[in-house]
Amino acid sequence: MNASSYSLAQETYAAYGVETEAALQKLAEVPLSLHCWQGDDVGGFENPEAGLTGGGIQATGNYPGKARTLEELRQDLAKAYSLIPGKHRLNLHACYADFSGKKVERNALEPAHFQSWIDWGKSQVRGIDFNPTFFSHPLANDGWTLSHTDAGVRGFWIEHGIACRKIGAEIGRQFGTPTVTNVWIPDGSKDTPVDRKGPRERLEASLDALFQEKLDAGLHLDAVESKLFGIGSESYVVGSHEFYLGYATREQKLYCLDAGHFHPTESLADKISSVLQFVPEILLHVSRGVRWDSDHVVLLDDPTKAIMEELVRGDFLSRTHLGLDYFDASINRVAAWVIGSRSALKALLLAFLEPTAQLRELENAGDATSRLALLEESKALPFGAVWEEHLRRQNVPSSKDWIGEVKVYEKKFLSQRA
Ligand code: RNT
Ligand code: ZN
Repeated sequence: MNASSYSLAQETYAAYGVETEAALQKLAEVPLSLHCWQGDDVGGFENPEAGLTGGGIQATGNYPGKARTLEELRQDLAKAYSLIPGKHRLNLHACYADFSGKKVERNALEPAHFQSWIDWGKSQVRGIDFNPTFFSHPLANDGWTLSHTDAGVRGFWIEHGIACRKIGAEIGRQFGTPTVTNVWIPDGSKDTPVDRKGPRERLEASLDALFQEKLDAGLHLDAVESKLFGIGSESYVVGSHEFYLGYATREQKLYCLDAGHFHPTESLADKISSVLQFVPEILLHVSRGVRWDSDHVVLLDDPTKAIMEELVRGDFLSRTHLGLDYFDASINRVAAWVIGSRSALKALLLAFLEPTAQLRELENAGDATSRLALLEESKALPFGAVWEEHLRRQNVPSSKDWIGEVKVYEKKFLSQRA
């Protein structure tokens, strides 16, 4: 791909009324929040031997090279960022605290435990997002946290949530961009419960307590994430779509839509305009569901393209926080970050390159035939040349070259980790 392929593409798009330069400018401005947990299979470093336990989520595979320490995870993340065009964000979980030898319980976590991430992040990312960790912990092992029947257990997790909001706000202050702190809990049951109401009432009360303190929206934003089912919570999930949509609407919190958390035939893209009619902003966990699993590497597939099209067509990007959420331990983990990020960005570029104005005119004129024809024909426009130009301008390796860099990195570092 060379500069002249780009100029040809530019001309072709111009004939459809699309300015590739404007598309490239917009693309460079959109941050993705990269999920740190892809680098170590959601293990965290509180208890590295134990790794991910409970929570109804699982990273399968044993590809060599998983990060075993904070330093290794940061090194791997830096490698991934260097191969992804644009400047992005980092998404941290509370179980990635830096204790510097003095471990504290999760309800006693403080901003200081994340200061080394903030310091490191200053040269790498635009900002950091955060998540309390309601799994991989003895008080979560029975599958219940904020909706637990035991008030003591609920209290512990409420305190953890409060601690995490304070950490989020301090991170936001130091970066000058708000941290989105996302609450996701695993609570639910394997078999049909008799009482579906009680746990939801307790969850509502726990969330009210957790969110009691008002935080400056310039520093910190709260999000709540729903789910349809998990491993071991097949029959009932307390924090369902209806539950959190209601809660987020009433409290005017961000609602987190995870692409793997709905029935396989439901479209996440279709939910965006409805949800944003009633909540101020959304968080997206861009992911890929495959049968029971919701956590495969993001691809340039139809559901991902539909999400990005919707964000651009509806002018929703300024009210949307884009995060990735998947964990694949069966392939090179740095490559997993890069593939998912590049795919999400390609989908976004495609959306910016859509001849939307023309499509809208046809739609408004009631010409569904021409709308369908143009939608189909625009799929074959030379988008690849524009993407390559983006990679070139952002100083990252081309589509064909980046994997070679990952292989070198794997040989030099990942394969040395026993
Ligand atoms: C789980 C949720 C949640 C987690 C992360 C690790 O089903 O998607 O977002 O993946 O908190
Ligand atoms: Zn998620």
